[in-house]
Amino acid sequence: MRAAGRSEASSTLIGVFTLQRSPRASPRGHAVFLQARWRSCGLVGYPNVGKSTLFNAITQTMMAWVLQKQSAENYPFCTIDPNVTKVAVADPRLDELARIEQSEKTTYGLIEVRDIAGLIKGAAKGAGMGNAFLSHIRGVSAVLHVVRCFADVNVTHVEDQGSLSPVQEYESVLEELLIADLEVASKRLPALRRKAQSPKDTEATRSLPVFEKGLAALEKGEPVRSVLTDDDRDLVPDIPFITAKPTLVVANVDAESAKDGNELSGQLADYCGQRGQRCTVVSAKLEMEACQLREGDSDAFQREYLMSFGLERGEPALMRILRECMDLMDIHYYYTSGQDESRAWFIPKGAKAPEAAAAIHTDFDKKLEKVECWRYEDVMKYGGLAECRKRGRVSTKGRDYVVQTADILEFKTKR
Ligand SMILES: Nc1nc2c(ncn2[C@@H]2O[C@H](COP(=O)(O)OP(=O)(O)OP(=O)(O)O)[C@@H](O)[C@H]2O)c(=O)[nH]1
Ligand SMILES: [Mg+2]
Repeated sequence: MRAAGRSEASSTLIGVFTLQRSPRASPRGHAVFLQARWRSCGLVGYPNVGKSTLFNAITQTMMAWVLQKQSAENYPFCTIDPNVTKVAVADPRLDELARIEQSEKTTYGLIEVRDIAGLIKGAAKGAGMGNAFLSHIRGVSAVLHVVRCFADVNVTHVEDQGSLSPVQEYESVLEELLIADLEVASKRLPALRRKAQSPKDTEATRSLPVFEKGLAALEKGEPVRSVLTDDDRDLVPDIPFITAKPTLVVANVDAESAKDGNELSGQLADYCGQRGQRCTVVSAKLEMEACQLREGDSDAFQREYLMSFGLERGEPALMRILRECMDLMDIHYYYTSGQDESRAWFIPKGAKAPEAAAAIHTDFDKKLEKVECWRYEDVMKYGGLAECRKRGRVSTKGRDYVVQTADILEFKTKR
């Protein structure tokens, strides 16, 4: 059985799945359909730091990017509400694969982005959006913590404009999150400690040390993520602390500083670097302006504009940010490809073949027997899946196979 492509579509689970979800073909005869599974990133930070500007730039840039390749009728998703959007992750390798296999449709991986309202001091105690803010942030898998690194007297800063300090701003927001987490810890830990005393409750016994470790970090004023190991996360994948979420600090700078950052973003980067915290520079305003320069299908002006600010190849920084989000969430992708469709599937890094199969259909993992695997480089080198097969460049792997980034897979199930 084939996962996608020119298989006996109607006789396979995947075929049915694909057929049911197929959009109408576009006038260009090449439909796009973005996969329905996603993870979400939330934009968090003080008010007026550029979260919504970044959110809108991401939405519009990625939408324009998809529309450049496909027609609008095939892009029916996108904004669920004004503050939540699902964006396609640009993937030139998938485009190339679809071209070589002459696929009728290309399906990109999706990430959900949430624009969360600005947080103010006292949020953890219910001030401002308070609890609503916290419940929104609890619902995301990763956090983009936006920090203002642009000085603009026309845009009010929530603290004193004269003494714009990104480090202080970052710490103030973090403090609110730490307080919210301490509250969660004070509710959860006593019960967990009681349960862990019972030798029968192995789950509590296993997870207690991870919670205790988290609490110790919080009491020192440190985010839980700074102490958790991969093993801890495996033991308690849904640990309920906000500061346990993987986080990228985004220094939002003026257009002129988009390439190398400025003094303020430098301070923030040093601070983050000392703490092993990822930090990146973007100019939300520049990205937004550049996006508005597109003319129909052409992104020539946009690229030229971004290049004039020193951005390499004129690539919107947002593409990089989305890739960083994927990294943050520890996900990568494999492909399925055929005449019907070339498609990217997001899976956790380290996932084995059955888990990868389950991304397509939940039942699929149990029935999986083996998987045929093409290396992307081979497909490019020899000019397609069929050519690779002729040359013996397809390997058969078992259920234990750990899927590698950009593998092209064909799942075989038990009859
Ligand atoms: N000069 C300058 N202004 C910016 C930049 N990014 C955002 N702004 C402006 O800052 C103001 C606030 O931006 P928003 O994106 O609405 O801020 P926000 O973080 O969503 O604010 P809240 O929704 O209130 O929490 C807007 O007027 C933006 O145009 C930037 O890089 N440079
Ligand atoms: Mg906003």
